[in-house]
Amino acid sequence: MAQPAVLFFWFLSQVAEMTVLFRCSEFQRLESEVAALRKQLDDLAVVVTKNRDAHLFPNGRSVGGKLFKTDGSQGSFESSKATCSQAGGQLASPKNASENAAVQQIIARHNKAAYLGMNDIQSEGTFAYLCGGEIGYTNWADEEPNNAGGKEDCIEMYLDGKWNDRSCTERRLIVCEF
Ligand SMILES: [Ca+2]
Ligand SMILES: [Ca+2]
Repeated sequence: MAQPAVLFFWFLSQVAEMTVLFRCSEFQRLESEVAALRKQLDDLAVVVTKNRDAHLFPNGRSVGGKLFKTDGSQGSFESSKATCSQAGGQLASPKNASENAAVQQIIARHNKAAYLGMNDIQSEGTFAYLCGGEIGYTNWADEEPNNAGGKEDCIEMYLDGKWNDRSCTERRLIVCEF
């Protein structure tokens, strides 16, 4: 007859084995659930991207994490800034060549120049972003910025994507970024 101690250790080993089996099956169940969720997320990402592209067609562009869009209206720098702010965004402020190209494509389609958010209203000659901070990326046209007449404190983007400092009171296509 087996000793009680032997029986006890045999019982413990059985419990340990069952625990391992249970953990394995639980792990496999979780793994398949994660795989199913991952597939659902991938499917959802495709739907979101399609919706975004459809929503942006033909008056917007998506680049990186930013969306640029116009409603086709025009305004001065101040009214453009207010329009974008009311929409929950801000006046387009491209920070690299890809973003600049996205804005350029929108204005080329509408055949109208647009104000950008950056300006040197606060400090002549030092262009800054709307939220502050001196600009990094620039795409000035030849001979610009020239502060012509001593009163060019805003930036307009030409149809070719180049920048010109310009008076803030012209009417330009309103392009916002979100
Ligand atoms: Ca200026
Ligand atoms: Ca100029």
